[in-house]
Amino acid sequence: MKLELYKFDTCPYCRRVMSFIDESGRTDIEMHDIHKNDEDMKRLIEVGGKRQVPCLLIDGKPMYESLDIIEWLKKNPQK
Ligand SMILES: N[C@@H](CCC(=O)N[C@@H](CS)C(=O)NCC(=O)O)C(=O)O
Repeated sequence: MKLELYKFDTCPYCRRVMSFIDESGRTDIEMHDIHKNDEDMKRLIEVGGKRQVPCLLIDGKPMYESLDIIEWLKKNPQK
């Protein structure tokens, strides 16, 4: 399963998700900072239709809302 997190570092909701990821020690999530890479910003808008972050792409399917993302990550631990 491919996991990609679209985020930027000063976004408090992104930080909430990133803190959870750091604390859980998982290393299976590719990070994409939309403020550092225009291509990442374009892809986020193409895939999700909006530029809201955090957005977790799960095999290319977008999931928004930091708390929903954390719940999903809890239910789907790194293998
Ligand atoms: N309820 C959302 C809030 C996300 C949110 O407001 N993100 C801001 C950045 S801090 C954003 O992407 N704003 C731009 C937009 O919504 O188009 C969550 O918990 O993830």
